[in-house]
Amino acid sequence: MTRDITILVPGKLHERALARLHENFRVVQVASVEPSAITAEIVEQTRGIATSFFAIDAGLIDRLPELEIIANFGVGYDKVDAKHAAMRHVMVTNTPDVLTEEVADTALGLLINTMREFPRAEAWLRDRHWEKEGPYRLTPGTLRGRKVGIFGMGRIGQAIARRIEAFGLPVSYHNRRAIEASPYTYYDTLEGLAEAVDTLINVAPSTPETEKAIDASVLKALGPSGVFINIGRGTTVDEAALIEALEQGTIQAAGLDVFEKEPHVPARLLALPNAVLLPHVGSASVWTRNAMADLVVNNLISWFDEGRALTPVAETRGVQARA
Ligand code: 8YV
Repeated sequence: MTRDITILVPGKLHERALARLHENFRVVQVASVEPSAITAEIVEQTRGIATSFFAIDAGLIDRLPELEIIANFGVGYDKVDAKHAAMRHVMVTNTPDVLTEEVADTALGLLINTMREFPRAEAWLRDRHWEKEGPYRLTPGTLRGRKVGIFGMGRIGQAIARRIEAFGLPVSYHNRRAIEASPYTYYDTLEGLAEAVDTLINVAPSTPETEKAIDASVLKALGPSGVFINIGRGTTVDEAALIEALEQGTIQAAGLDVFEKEPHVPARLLALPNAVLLPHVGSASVWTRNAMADLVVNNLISWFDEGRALTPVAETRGVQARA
């Protein structure tokens, strides 16, 4: 059933999300959200936005008087001005839960690869060094004896903690608040956590409070056997300080799935042998991305058919559907 409702799709969107949007709504795709791309027709008709990559800022929200809902493809919705949306009584939804286990799996894969150098060991084999020169080197890194700290003990943080526990390693965490009845040790500062552990996993969302939170002093506190894993957002890290720390041996190694200015990765980072780098693939399996796509579309259907969003973000939880 195609509803007489226009959904604006800025930039690219997951194929399945787009196909299901076309089955259910009138879809208008735009290559940019520059004021010049937003025609009078779009201004008059847009009641929903489905977005994956583009910033949905206050200016765009203000330009669309009929806008009721912004459905974000991804659990992190830092590109959407949700506070402004809430002020304008516009609902914002994200895609929690469906990607939790996948992202946690990726975090552990990245951690193991960083410690045991499996990507480099495989390159050793493929380049025939094993045959010609013998076994790959014994890795200085190991998970054995490590103490893990998690920055951001939300749903994904907890899924990572469960896996770390199964690996037989102690877990501590830092969050805005301690979690009631949590089995893990809470530190009320990030630096305090970094001092207490030697392996820091960042899952914290990108907010003004977390911007460059992992800085030179946190890395110094982590120490020379320190390992930093980032599966959250690149903006949470002072990337220049991290590169410096890896170059100088202030910390031992890093595994990064996210970067400050994606998809750009600084050449100095690419040159580092003690960094494992992934192109933001935390949730990037067909299975999980399909589930995320369905949740984006189901949020829009539920909003327009039943007046309720399935997964509203915290800022817009109180936003009611228009009568
Ligand atoms: C996706 C993510 O890469 O959910 C998130 O916050 O970062 C990832 O799952 C992203 O949403 C794709 O646009």
